[in-house]
Amino acid sequence: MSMLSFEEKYRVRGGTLIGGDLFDFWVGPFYVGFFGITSAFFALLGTVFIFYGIATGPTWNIWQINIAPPDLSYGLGFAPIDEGGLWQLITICAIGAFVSWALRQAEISRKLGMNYHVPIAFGFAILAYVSLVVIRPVLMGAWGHGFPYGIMSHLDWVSNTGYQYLHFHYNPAHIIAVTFFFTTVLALGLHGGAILSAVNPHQKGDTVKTAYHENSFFRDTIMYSIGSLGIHRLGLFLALNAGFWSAVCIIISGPFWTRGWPEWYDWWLSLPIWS
Ligand code: UQ2
Repeated sequence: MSMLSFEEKYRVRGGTLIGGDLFDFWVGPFYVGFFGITSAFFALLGTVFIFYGIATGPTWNIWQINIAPPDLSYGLGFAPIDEGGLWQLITICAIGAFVSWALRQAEISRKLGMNYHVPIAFGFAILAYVSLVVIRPVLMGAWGHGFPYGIMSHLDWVSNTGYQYLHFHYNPAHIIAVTFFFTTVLALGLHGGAILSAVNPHQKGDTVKTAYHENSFFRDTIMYSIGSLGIHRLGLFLALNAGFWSAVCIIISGPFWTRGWPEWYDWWLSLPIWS
């Protein structure tokens, strides 16, 4: 079926969260909507701020470009534009664009009579970003705790923040997050492999295989198949948990635990049963 023939059928009026039918239209293949306007607005404005920061900065070297948050001394106040204020504006635009995009996904889901799994999933990714640049900085009392916008500079920030807690890999929530990331990769690798191996013929002329083949493959190899719906439930569960525990692991570092993460395990030695 050509794309445009079914798009016509599913392009229905209504389902908007705000503005009624004011922005309820399409431009080419794109649904606009109120949140399409706000998405474009924040994305473009944020990009302008980034290029202003680059143009007034010391380098055009893509690896060295850096837009830093304010000094810790500015606390939770606004900083001058060239002293981290630009980072604050870019952060506002980024969150405005991400949240607008999630709400646009929600409006499109409503139009199509679908549930909200996609915008909720994207919401977990937004949470992971917001935990770094808003939640943790606010809990620690300064925007300066946010990470800098730059390729090398944000890597340096991650490294320095990690060493601040002696060995960040001992952070229990970090361990859980990493485990979910790896398991997500395992599940998507298995699923992508399963689907393509069933669809792509061995030899020219072979027929496409069925869900029975996919089930049989996993029952033959590990005596268990989670099923074609189940693998997608598992995938979403794993991916959402990866984002969620990432947010938890950075929010607890500083606001709720200030020592080295290896020390956290001393709770085991402090159990009364040893005395
Ligand atoms: C499966 C199935 C699919 C799949 C995959 C499996 C027919 C096409 C990949 C196998 C997945 C299992 C057994 C779960 C593995 C558990 C973890 C935690 C990775 O059974 O059904 O549908 O794509």
